[in-house]
Amino acid sequence: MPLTLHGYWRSGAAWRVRIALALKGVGYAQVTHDLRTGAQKDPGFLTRSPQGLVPALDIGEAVLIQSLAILEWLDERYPEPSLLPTGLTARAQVRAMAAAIACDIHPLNNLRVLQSLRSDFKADANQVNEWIARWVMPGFTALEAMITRHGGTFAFGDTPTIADCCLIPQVYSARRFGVDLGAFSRIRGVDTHCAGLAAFFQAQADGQPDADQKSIIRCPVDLASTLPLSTEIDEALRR
Ligand SMILES: N[C@@H](CCC(=O)N[C@@H](CS)C(=O)NCC(=O)O)C(=O)O
Repeated sequence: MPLTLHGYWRSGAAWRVRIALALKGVGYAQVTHDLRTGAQKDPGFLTRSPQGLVPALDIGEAVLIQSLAILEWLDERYPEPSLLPTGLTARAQVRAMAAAIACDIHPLNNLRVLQSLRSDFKADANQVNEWIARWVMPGFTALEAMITRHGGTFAFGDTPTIADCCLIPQVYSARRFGVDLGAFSRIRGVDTHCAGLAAFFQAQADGQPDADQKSIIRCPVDLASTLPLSTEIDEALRR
């Protein structure tokens, strides 16, 4: 059974998985859930992803959630090219870089947190941007030090790892919200290097089929008839 990635073009967490799939050359179908309309909370999707978050990777026998767990599953299921270095210590260092982004930066600027700032605390656009920078800056300062210590052309050494899968979408997000990346030359260097590589290019947000208001997707028709998709996608597929 082919893999199906439930995601959204601008989801940084789904983007991590797209990069890993592209690096490994694994084909997959995509189903988009428009986070702006709350499609990720549709009952049909909650049966797959109980947190109501993307990404979720349908592997046939199960639906995997949490991007770091999915990255690790992909790396074990499709060992080549490995997205972790050899060596116990090096592997822990790469996982630490990925976690610094996925666990300590991204959760503070994901959609539901920003929505809560706007609606519960009446934050305006400038305040939301200040909030994002408030947490990206220390996170990127630490990552810059880690890349300076361990990095090469990529965040760790000279081959892509799960750290790069996490870093690239976070750089995009930081730029989108106006965070000044001037102090982070190593991070910018890795980002520039990755931008020139086909796998990273294919996975980028703006090139996804659901980007820019289009609600859909390269989802095979047979999949559309079997999956209880979100209402919006369902309608789009039947058009
Ligand atoms: N820790 C989760 C985070 C997942 C997550 O927050 N996904 C965001 C998109 S990047 C989402 O679905 N947001 C919808 C919402 O907040 O309601 C992971 O790494 O998969």
